[in-house]
Amino acid sequence: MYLLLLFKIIFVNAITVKSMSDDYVINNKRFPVDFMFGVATSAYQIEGAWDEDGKGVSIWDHFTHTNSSVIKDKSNGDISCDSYHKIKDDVALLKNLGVNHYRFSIAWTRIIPNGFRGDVNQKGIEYYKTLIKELKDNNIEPLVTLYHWDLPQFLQDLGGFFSDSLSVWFAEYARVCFEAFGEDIKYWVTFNEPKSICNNGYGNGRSAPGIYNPGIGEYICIHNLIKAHAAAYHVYDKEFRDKYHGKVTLVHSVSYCQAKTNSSEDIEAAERNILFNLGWLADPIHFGDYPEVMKNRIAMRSKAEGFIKSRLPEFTEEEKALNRHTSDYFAINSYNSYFGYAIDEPPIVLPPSIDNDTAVGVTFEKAGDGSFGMGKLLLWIKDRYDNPDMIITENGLMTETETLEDDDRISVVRNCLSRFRDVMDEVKLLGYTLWSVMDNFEWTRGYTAKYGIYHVDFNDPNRTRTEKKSGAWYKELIKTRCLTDECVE
Ligand code: IFM
Repeated sequence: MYLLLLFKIIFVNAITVKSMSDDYVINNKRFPVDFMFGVATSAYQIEGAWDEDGKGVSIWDHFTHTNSSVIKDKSNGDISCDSYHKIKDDVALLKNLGVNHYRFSIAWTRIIPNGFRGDVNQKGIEYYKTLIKELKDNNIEPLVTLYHWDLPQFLQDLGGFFSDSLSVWFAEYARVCFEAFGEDIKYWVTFNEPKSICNNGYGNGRSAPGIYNPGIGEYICIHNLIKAHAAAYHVYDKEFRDKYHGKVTLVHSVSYCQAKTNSSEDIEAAERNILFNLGWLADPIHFGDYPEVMKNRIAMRSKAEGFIKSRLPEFTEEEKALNRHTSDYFAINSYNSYFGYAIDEPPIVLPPSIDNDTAVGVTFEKAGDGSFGMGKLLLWIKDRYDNPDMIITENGLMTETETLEDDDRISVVRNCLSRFRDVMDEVKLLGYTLWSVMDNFEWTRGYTAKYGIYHVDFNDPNRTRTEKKSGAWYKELIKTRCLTDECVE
């Protein structure tokens, strides 16, 4: 018995699975039994049924219908995976995978078609109630996002994220959702990836609603979004928390930036990059206000560019107090890591840009598959934000082929998970969510980009789903909780 144990310790500990980056060895410690493994989707990307049962028009309906040339294959989400009509099938698929949780989003336009209260669409409420019930009946925890990029077009016409009224609109919508679904939801997300909403939607204009206003638009958009998040958080806190005991936060998207060299200049530059990316959102919802380095640099450059005030809006003291401590867990979408290095101060040119405000050189050189910074990211978050509970709400790999033999996806996901496992004795990581359960509408890439562990046949009216090799691999991982052939406890 003793010999067997000794053999197991030596042998199992010596088992190594090489990752894509040559000298990294995959972690062979088992994930705890209560670690949550899940998959994610979002409403516009999978539901289809864009105008059914009273749904209103969202900015993505409008954008794809009026600007199809900006979508790589000129497609849209009108039908997409048709998940609106496939609750039973999709939940059966999740059940078969064995996931502990499912992250999906609610389409604001299904609940309040024009964005204002007083106009609640019962069919929309019923749809999500049915989905949530089906998940609960199958022991799958719903993790629900209120906003995954699909603003009612009606609200966009009133200014969208540029409007001071955003927080009023959003808090009302959130209240309707908390009221309707709160009893069954433990994990809420207000906004998914604010930086993508604002940089692409209101800065460089590449995504809906397509507003080009770089170096100004993103900052105003994020400013209003933070206030809207805080407003919804306080609605939950005051009216629902005692009854339902859920947790509310917003989802950050971030790639860890590691200093390219050990020089103090590169270290400072890499830190600044993370603060401009993650700190921009995370500092206000934890501490009340933007990072000092952002306030100082944007004010300095705005002045040199001839602006009367900083392009970065200011929070009042009252707003700072409302923003502070509005995150019950830290939700992270991360797909990559890169290296950062110091560069000269960029010239003062118009239009301004967030890149020039940040002033950090970045390179993917020698970055391997980009998983190398995942553990470091969690340690960075732990140090800055007082060791919060964390959930990886998205991670995965994009490919551009129809193949079911997606070994590259397995490799990248395994590497990332291993990096997370490496630091799990030091941080409070509660779960991991793979993007995505199935191929779906990937925004301006249309259906040309694949993230699914299930293939969807978009030429088949039935939208048949077929398990990929990564799906089988993920299923096995959830069962064994082990990234290697054998694991130590
Ligand atoms: O598909 C997107 C998702 O909507 C938000 N996070 C990144 C994913 C992959 O690009």
